[in-house]
Amino acid sequence: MIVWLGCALLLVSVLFLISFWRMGFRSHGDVKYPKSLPSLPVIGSLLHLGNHLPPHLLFCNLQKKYGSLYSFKMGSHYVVVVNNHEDAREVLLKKGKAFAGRPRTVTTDILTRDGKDIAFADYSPSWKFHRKMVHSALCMFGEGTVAIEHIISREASSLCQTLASFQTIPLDMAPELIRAVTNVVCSLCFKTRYKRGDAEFETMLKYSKGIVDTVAKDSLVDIFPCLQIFPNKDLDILRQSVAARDQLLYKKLKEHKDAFSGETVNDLMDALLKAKLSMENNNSNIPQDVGLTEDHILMTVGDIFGAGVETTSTVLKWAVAYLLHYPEVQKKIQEELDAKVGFERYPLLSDRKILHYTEAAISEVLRIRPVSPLLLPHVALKDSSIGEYTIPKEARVVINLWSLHHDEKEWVNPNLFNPDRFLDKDGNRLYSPNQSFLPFGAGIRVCLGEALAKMEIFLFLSWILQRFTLEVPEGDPLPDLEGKFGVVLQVKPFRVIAKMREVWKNIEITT
Ligand code: PLO
Repeated sequence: MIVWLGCALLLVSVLFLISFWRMGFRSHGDVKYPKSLPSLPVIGSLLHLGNHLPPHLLFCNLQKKYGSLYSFKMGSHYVVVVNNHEDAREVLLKKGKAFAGRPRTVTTDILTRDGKDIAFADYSPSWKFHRKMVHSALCMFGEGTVAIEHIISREASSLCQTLASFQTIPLDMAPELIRAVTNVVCSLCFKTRYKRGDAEFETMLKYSKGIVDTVAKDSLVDIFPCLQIFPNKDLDILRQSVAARDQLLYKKLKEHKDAFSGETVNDLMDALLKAKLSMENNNSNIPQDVGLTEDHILMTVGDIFGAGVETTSTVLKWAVAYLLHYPEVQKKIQEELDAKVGFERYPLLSDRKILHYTEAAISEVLRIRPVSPLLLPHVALKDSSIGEYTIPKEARVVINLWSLHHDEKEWVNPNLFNPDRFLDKDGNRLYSPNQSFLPFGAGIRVCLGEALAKMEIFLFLSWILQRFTLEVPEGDPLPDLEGKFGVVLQVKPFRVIAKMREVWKNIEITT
C-alpha cells in the first residue's frame, strides 16, 4: 500500500515538474510565448486562480507579477489574458479575423442550442451571414430612423410617470429601468410592449436573472465538461430558465408566422422570417450553406432581446448608482439640461451634439464600470501572435477591459468618477481621450447594439434628470459600487427617491 502511495506521489511530482517547466519556460528558439502562471496536469492553473477576487480584478492584479500579457491553463485550455490597449487593439482590430473564434462551453451551448446565435457562436460563414442580416435589420428598425427616437421617448415618458407616482416613497428603480429598455427591444423585435405588472414581463425578468446568474462565468462545468454528469444546481437553474425563455420565444415565433404575409416586415422577427423564406424559395442571393433554421431565428432573437435588456439596463443602474455617489455631477447635468434644452420641451437625440457634459458623464459610467469587464472570450482560429509573443491556434484570448479602463498610465486617478476627463479644456466633448477605452469592444465582434444602446442611455437619463433629482432615502446606505461579476457586471439592488424638481411641478409639456 505504502509503496503504491509512494509511486503515485512520485508520478504526480514528476508530472508537476514537467508541466511547470513547460508552462513557466515556454520559449524555444525564436518562438516566445507569454509568461505563464504555474500549472498542474488536469487542473491547470486553477490553484493559482483560486483567489477571492472576481476575475477582472484578479487578472488586473496578476499583471504585477506576470506583466500585462500572460497566460494560464484553465483545465486543459490555454488562456491568454490581455491587459493593455495596444495588445487589445491588435487582437480585436488588426488581427480581428484570426481571433474571431468563440469557445464552446457547456453553459453557452445550453443557452444557444450549440452556438446557433450570434454573440456566443464560433466564427463560420453562417455566423457571418446571420450577423450581417441582424445588423441590417437593426438598422432598418432602429438605429438611424426617427421611429426609434419615438419608441424610446414613449418609454422614457412612461418611466417618468411611474417615478412621479412614487413622489417621496423610496423605490427600487431596477425593475422600472428594465421594463423601459425591454419595451424598446420588444418594439424592435416583436412590435409589442409590456405594461407594469404584466405576467409575461415578470416571467421574463425571472428567467433572465436565472440565465445571468449561471451562464458563461467560467464555472467548473465549463472548465471540466465531464462534471455535467453530477447533480448541479446552477445547470438546473440554467436549463429551467432557458426552457421558460424558449416557451416565450416560440409563442412570439408562432404569432409572427401566423400573421406574416411574406411581404410586410414589421419587426426583427419578420425580417428573419422573410430571409428564411427567401432562402427556402432559393430566389435570392443568400448562400445555400448558411442554414437559417428556426433554431437560428429563435437563438438570434434571444440574443438581441437578452443583450438589449441586460446590458442597457445595467448601464442605467450604474449611472444612477454613481449619480447618487456624486450629486455634484447630477447637478451639473441638470444645469446643462436647463440651459440647453430648457423647460418647454423634452430632450431629443439631436441634443446629444450639445449636451457635452451629459454625454461625458455617460462615457465615464461606461469606463468606470464596463458592463462586460472581460468582454466575451475570443479564440485564435490559427497560429498567430500578439506583439512579440506567439499565440497558438485554439488559444482562448481574454481582453480584460477592466484593466484598459483603469490603466494608471492612461487615466489620471482611474478609480475616481470624473466626467471631465471626457471633455477638453473648453468643455467640448472628447470621444475618447486616449486609446484605452473600448466599452463596446471593437472589430469583427464589436457590439451590434452600440448605437441603439447609446441612444437609449442618453434619452432615458436626460429625461429622468430633466424632471427629477435622485437621492438616497434617509437611513439607506449609498449603493454598492463593486458589483457582482457574471456575464454582465451586475449592480446590487438599492433604493432611490426620485424627487420631482421644483421647477417642473407646474409644467405640462404637450408632445
Ligand atoms: C442575458 C440574459 C438573457 O436571458 C440571455 C442573454 C443573451 C445575450 C447575452 C446576455 C444574456 C448577456 C450580455 C451579453 C449578451 C450577448 C452580448 C452581451 C453576453 C446572457 C455582452 C455583454 O457581450
